[in-house]
Amino acid sequence: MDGTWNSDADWVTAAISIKPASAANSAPTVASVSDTPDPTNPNRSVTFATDWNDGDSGETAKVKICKSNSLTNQVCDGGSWASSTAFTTNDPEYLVYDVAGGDAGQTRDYWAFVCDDEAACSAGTAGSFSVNAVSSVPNVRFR
Ligand SMILES: [Ca+2]
Ligand SMILES: [Ca+2]
Ligand SMILES: [Ca+2]
Repeated sequence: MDGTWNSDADWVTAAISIKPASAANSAPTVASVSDTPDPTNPNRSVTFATDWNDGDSGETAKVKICKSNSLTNQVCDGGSWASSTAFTTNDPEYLVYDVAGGDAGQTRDYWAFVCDDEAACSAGTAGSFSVNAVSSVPNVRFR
């Protein structure tokens, strides 16, 4: 700061830095993760719903839908299908992956991780989603 104390930004920065360094932090956990629709279609998307929990009140977190069961420094080692762009209190957190052409006819595995705003992360929770080889449009029946 330059001596003035009149901006909201100063207050926000001060409030964040007051958190005691000695406060114990519990790692978040993934309660459940689901994907819909399953199967999905080429040129469609799949939405992951991750129910996460954290024992610390007011905690925010990021959810990562990784392509492998491996996370280092909050980054999916094998890349990700989707991940939160910002820390959130959304619970469940919904993330969307737009199906790519190469996914057609494949079953894709994923592992959901959640990391809190103090860099503590959960273990991975596995799931998978399938993509139809060709887009199947629901049959509409006319009477
Ligand atoms: Ca926590
Ligand atoms: Ca929850
Ligand atoms: Ca699934």
